[in-house]
Amino acid sequence: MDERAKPLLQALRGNAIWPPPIWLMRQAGRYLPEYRAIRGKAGDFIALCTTPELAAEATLQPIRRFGFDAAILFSDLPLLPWALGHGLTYREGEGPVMPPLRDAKALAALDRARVPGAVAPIAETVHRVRAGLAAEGFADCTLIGFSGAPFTVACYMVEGHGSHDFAAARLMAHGDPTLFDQLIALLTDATIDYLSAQIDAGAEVVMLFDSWAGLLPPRLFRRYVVEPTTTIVRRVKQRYPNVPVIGFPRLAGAHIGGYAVETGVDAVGMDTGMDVSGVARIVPAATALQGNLDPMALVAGGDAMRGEVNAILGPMRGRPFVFNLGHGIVPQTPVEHVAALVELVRAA
Ligand code: 1CP
Repeated sequence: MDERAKPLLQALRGNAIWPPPIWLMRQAGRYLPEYRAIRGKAGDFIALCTTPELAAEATLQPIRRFGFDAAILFSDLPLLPWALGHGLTYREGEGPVMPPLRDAKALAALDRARVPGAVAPIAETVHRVRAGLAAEGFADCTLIGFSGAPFTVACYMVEGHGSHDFAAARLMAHGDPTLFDQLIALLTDATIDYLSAQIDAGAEVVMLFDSWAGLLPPRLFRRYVVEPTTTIVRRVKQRYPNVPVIGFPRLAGAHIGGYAVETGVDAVGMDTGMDVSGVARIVPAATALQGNLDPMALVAGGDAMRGEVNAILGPMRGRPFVFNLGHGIVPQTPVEHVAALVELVRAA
């Protein structure tokens, strides 16, 4: 099939194709028995992300099972700080843990020059996935590369671990803006390097996860979410004019309209709380929308899920749209509910 005919690429280029393409955030992961098997084999989560054979396998597993329209590189958001030389570990059953970055000395220890070498195994995974998709006959499946957006990556680095409010990171943004500006500037440059390495290796679309964007007040949202994202989109598009960029400013609420217009992203991801009709009114019609089924509706399945799916699909018909969740799939998700969801969307 002609590359331009891939459903995801069509939607991201502003075409209202129907039924819409579908993929799910965190579609590779612990809800899949075949993922748990290779996770056990790799031992350490960082080893899983940086062993191309295993990471490519994890990326392909959900495609084989469900035939999604996109594969997303199996990696993780803190691999960028790790590539910059920041410490990173994963505790069993938990998220990432890092040394909290709180001063200029810790910032000075980060080294952007390390990034291309450190991410070479991740780029190799991208290369293998593209080859695997072709070899296994998934001709219309698009490969998405990704990075955490600078603000969200900074949240984890400053805090040192996951949090619901990232108080230390927000305090630094208000209380030591010079240091926070420098961290965001470094992460902006490093993100461009990282995404470029993925695109050079075969990523056809890139996505910026700004999972904690909505924690900021308006002026800081502009400075630490909109401005770095605008820079990244501009520089990626200078180098790769045909590679669409998806931005996911989670929890951004009414800021999503300004984010869509100003950053120049090709698509915006809507989180679970967003009213899709309201978003459609404030985002330009040529910008694709992506989202936003509640991951818990997918766990529930049945009529509850069907009702939520229809409430999303109805208002999205006639728009460039990509069906997805409003946040990542959770480990307790029944595999058969995912298959049922794909059928529902395909029958739209
Ligand atoms: O135990 C395990 O096997 C690890 C679980 C796991 C997995 C499968 C983590 C730990 N990360 C991932 C993969 C992952 N993470 C992908 C792979 C591609 C996919 O299938 O979608 C992607 C795109 C991510 C991105 C990511 N990691 C985000 C952004 C999206 C989001 O969920 O908001 C964030 C915030 C992370 C950090 C992270 N990594 C892992 C966990 C449990 C967390 C959240 C930690 C926390 O906030 O407490």
